[in-house]
Amino acid sequence: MTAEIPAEVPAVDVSVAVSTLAAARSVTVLCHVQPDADTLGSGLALAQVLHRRGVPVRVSFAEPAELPASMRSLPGVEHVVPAGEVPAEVDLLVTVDCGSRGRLGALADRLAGAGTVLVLDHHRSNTRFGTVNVIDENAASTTTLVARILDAWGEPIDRDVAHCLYAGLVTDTGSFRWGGSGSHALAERLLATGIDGGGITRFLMDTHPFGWLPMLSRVLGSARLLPEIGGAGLVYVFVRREDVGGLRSEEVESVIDIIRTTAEAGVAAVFKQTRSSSNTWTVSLRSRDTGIGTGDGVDVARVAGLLGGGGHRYASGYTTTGTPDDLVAALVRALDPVAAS
Ligand SMILES: [Mn+2]
Repeated sequence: MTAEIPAEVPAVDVSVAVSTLAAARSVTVLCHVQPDADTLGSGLALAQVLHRRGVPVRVSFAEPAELPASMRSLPGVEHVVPAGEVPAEVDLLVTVDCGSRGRLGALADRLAGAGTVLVLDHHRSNTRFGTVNVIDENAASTTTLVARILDAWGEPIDRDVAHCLYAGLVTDTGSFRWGGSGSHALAERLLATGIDGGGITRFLMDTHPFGWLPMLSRVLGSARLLPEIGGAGLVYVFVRREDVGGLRSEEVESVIDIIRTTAEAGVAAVFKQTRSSSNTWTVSLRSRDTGIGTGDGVDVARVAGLLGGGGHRYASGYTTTGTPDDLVAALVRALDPVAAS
């Protein structure tokens, strides 16, 4: 180790997660609503290992009703059951990549009927709603935390488990754009099992139907830049239902990755109209440092927290209601209480 490499942050103790999982007679794993590859990859990796050990396991999420198309090739999907098939009372309930009980959607009521609730997560804003909470906010993904748990448990990471862990790692690090040196070391291990890393990434992150292009054209054309907000500049767009048409959530979720590249803005926001109510919006926030290694980006986990959501320092979200003007005004107030007063 050379002096330039910062001392490693002490790792969170995962032994309590291992003992909880090892003692379970049956396990229900819950992923967050609108599941991404990190929550599903974590859930399906755990499911495969538990199944291998002969422990009955099911994986579920509240919505949407169907598994997102880009996730259907993940190994272990046979363990996914519809939300309605999750009983009111379960033995061990494990939540993966959920920062708060609200992220479970309609399945949050299953927490009350669980013998034990094990919360596995890496969101800084995690509310520690379990009976056992193993939260590592320095982990690049929840699948990174799951990999550490499997190592401590002595459970081998085979090719199918590696596929799931890699899916969460590559998406949560933005194809290794962020995340520390540990994420590359884990990627190396997972790739060494023989998984097709390029194919997994392309299918999860770089594959969209043709209709994505005209949708982007409409949405990006409405982008607005408020250069003086929050001392950093705010860029935002609205994604309305009529913009989305029949496209998937994958296409909608991709918009923030374009918006956040705006040089003049330290904070980027995408306001997404929900399908259930035209007055309800889910909002994605991203922030960026002013330079390389400056570490001065706006803490958008705190901003989202002020608006009822949560997340990570540089990536967060919340759900809100109101007119488009209301939404922008509320975000501006949360970003810059001084400027707005
Ligand atoms: Mn995650």
